[in-house]
Amino acid sequence: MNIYQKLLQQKSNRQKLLGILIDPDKITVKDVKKHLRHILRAGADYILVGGSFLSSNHFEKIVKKIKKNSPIPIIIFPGNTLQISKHADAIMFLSLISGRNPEYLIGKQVEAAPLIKKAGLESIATGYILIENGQTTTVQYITQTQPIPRNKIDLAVATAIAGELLGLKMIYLEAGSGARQSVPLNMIKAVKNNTNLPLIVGGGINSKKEVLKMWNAGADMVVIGTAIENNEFV
Ligand code: 1GP
Repeated sequence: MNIYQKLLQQKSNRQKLLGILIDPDKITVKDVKKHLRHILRAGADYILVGGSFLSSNHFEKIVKKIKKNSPIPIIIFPGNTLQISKHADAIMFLSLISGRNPEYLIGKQVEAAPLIKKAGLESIATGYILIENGQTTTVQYITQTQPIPRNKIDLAVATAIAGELLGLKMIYLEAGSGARQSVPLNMIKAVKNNTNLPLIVGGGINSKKEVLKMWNAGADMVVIGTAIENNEFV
């Protein structure tokens, strides 16, 4: 069973999932083992690896070391076309469908496609939807795109439906790493009620209590990065 089939099975079993994001820019290869202990303690179902601004060149080494030291499946959550490794279990093939920048809708994908194929990686087409969080996020700055305003529920829903109709396999609602405000619960609920795809939510989530709220609102997987990095996830 590949990762996507497993995700679909978990969704149909109503199993709620926790994804923990490792940003290779924030840790060293030496830190991986220590970091994995926090991740295991938090109860991760999946490890995501990626960052929207890659200034380090140890991506491959980090993925390899995680794989060697943990049984948890690794999904690459790429911030750019350099973040591809055959040591991962799958990669989210992201399209920034909340934006109107062709580079992030199809340009980067054309660059990455042959490399993903060559690596033999399972690729999961994912509609990436950026939601305003009250401040400019790295994704917004790098991609030069506007997030969807937090109160425009209908726009988020229409964007997610468009992603589903285009044949994408998952929807990712993103408030941005370190977001001041996470994705609104009523937006998660509305997207859930109007689409059938696995729904991932991330950005600015710091506690189990918040994770629970997101799950109850309809998220199939909640992703935590910063709070685990800072060992502040409670
Ligand atoms: C995953 O970018 C997020 O969608 C991670 O966000 O670092 O705020 O947890 P945090």
